[in-house]
Amino acid sequence: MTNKVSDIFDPNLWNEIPGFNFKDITYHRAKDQGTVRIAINRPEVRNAFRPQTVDELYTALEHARISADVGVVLLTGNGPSPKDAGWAFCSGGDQRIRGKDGYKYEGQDHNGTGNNKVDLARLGRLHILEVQRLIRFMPKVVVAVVPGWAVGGGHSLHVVCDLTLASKEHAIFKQTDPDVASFDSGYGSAYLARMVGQKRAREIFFLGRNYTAQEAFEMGMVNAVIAHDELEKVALEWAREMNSKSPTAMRMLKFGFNMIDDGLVGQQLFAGEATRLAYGTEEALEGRNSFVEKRPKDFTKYPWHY
Ligand code: S0N
Repeated sequence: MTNKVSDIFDPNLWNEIPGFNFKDITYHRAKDQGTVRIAINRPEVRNAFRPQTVDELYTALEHARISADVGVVLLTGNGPSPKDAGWAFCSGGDQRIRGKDGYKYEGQDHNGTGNNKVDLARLGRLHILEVQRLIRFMPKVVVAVVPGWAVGGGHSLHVVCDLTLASKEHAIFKQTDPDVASFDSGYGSAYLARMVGQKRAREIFFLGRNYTAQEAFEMGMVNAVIAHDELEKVALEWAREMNSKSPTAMRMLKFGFNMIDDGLVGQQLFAGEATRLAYGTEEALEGRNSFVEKRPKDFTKYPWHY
């Protein structure tokens, strides 16, 4: 029997994915479709991430990326907080363990002067950006399911996801990066501006105000505002619908949407998929076979399409 990891999580619809020993996240697979649910499980600190959390997010996302029967990832936060019943998607980097060169693993000192328990090579990390890139570059749809606060680096995580679904009653979007002098000048800000416009994005960062799900929807950074109790159910319905589509079409579309903002890396990802498609043609087989069979290549029967 699957444990109920969050108040709006229905254990009847999910199986825990075996083989992992996660402390900071939970990882489930939907019983009836190729959808996984990855949730930060630190509700007592509004699902702030520490290096361990980031490592685990990366591991689960990478597992989802290489699972050929998974098309959609729901990224969320468990809740509510046992302390005060507050809900959160994620409140960004855990500020209690920020050192001079990034965030510290448990057991490391926080001043950046050394440590005595953890491998010195694992200095303070800023690797949430690696998670952002994995979400951005994985050929699957990643949906931010926001049940409460999406703040700081947590706001940036929702920005980098393909879609965002938000709790009508509890979701609040907020950028505190300049308040705590820990800032995302990459996707979290520049790509946000693509989404909501330059003036709005600068307002979000420069003033750090709270925005409701409805306001975020009207700005264009949320796809749907959903009654809190229905949030995960509706997210699963959206996922089911997307999972029924052509996987090739979906990943070509994701990479096509990304390409204009992702420079040569964006082109590389799109081009990689084009190469994969080309490998399936007789024409590509002729190229390979002529080399392997040590004979002259003959492409004359393949048209120059117009
Ligand atoms: C989320 C907020 C607005 C919620 O307010 P609320 O509801 O009044 O609750 P609180 O009482 O404030 O919080 C409840 C408990 O949770 C703890 N807590 C909350 N957030 C954090 C946090 N981020 N780190 C550690 N603890 C947190 C509270 O302390 C409280 O604990 P108790 O009960 O013990 O008192 C509000 O909590 C808030 O504003 N939180 C801080 C948000 C914030 O500033 N986050 C950091 C922003 N910056 C980043 O995330 C870094 C960006 C980033 O990731 C990055 C980008 C580029 C390059 C590298 C990085 C990187 O740093 O990796």
